[in-house]
Amino acid sequence: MNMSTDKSKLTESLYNKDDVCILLPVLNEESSIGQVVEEFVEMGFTDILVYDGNSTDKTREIAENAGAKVIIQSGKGKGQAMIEAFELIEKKYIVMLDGDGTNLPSEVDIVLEPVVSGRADHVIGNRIEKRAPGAFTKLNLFGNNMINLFYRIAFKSNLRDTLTGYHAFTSESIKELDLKEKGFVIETEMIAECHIKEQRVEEVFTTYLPRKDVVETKLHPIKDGYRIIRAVYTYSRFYNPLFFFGIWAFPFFAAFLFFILLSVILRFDQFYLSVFLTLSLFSLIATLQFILTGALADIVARLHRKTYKSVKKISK
Ligand SMILES: Nc1nc2c(ncn2[C@@H]2O[C@H](COP(=O)(O)OP(=O)(O)OP(=O)(O)O)[C@@H](O)[C@H]2O)c(=O)[nH]1
Ligand SMILES: [Mg+2]
Repeated sequence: MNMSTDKSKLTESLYNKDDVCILLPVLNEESSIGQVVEEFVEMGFTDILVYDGNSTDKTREIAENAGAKVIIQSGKGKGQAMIEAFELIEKKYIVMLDGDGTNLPSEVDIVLEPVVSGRADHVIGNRIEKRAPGAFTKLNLFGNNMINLFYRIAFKSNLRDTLTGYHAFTSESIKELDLKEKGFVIETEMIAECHIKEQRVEEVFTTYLPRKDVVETKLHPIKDGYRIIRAVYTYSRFYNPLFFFGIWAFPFFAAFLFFILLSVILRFDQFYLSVFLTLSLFSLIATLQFILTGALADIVARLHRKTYKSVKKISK
C-alpha cells in the first residue's frame, strides 16, 4: 500500500460519504458527465447533484442514467447555477467540480481532507502545478497566473489558483458567504468572500486534464478575464482598502515626479515654472490623499474583521 492510499483511507475514516453532496455545474457536457458521475457512484457517494444550465445535448439524460440527481437552473451562468444549488443542499460537506472531465473524481479525498479534519472551511484544488500537457492554452495559463498574482497582492494571500473549479467546503461556510456573481466570476467571489468573512482557506494540489472534446469554450478569456480582475479589485475594498485606494497613488506620484522634472528643466521660464509646479503640487496632494484614505479605511476594515471574528466565536 503506498502513502497516497494510506492518506485516502485516513481521510475516508474522517467522514461519512452520505454527509457529502457532490455538485457538478454543467452545460452541454454529454461527452464527459457520464464518466464523472459513474466514478463518484462507484466510490460510494449517494448524493450527486448535476446542476444543468439548460443543456441542448444529452447531458441531463446521461447524468441521470449514471446515477445523478439532475436539476435545471432557472437563470443563466455557472454562478447563478451554483448560488441556486447552495440554497438547496443540506449535506454537511459539499464538493464542487467541473463536469467536463478536467478534474479527477478520484482526488475527492485530497480536497475533502482539510475540511473534514476541521482544519479548513474552504479548500481549493490548485490545477497549475499538476496540469497535464495541453490542459491550459498558453493564453489561459498566462491569464490565470496574472490574475492570481493580482489576487495575492490585493488580498495578501498565498493562493496560487483562485480560478479552479475543484472546491470542498462545509455548507455552514458557504451559507455565510454573500454571493451574487452569475457567471465565471463566482469562483473569485467565493474565495474573496471567504477571506472577507475570515474563513480558513487552504489550497491542495489536484490534477488538471485537457477537455476530451473540442467544444466551443464557454469561458471568454479576454471578457471573463477582465471581469475577474475588476471583481478582485472591487472586493479588495472590503479586505485591503490600502491596496484599493493606494494603487492610485502610483500614477499620481509618477505624475508628480514628471512635473517636478519639467519644472527643473524649464525653471528659467516663469510661466512654465508656475504651471508645472502647480501641477506637481496637485499630483502630490492627490498621492497623499489616496494613501491617507487607504490607511484610514484599512483601520476600519481591520476593526470590522476583528469584530466579525469575535461575533463568530461568541455565536459558536
Ligand atoms: N449550470 C451551468 N454550468 C455551466 C455554465 N457554464 C459553464 N458551466 C459548467 O461549468 C464548468 C466549468 O466551465 P468550463 O466551460 O469548463 O470553464 P473552464 O474550465 O474555465 O473553461 P474550458 O477551458 O473551456 O474548460 C463546466 O462543467 C461547464 O459545463 C452555465 O451557464 N450553467
Ligand atoms: Mg473546464
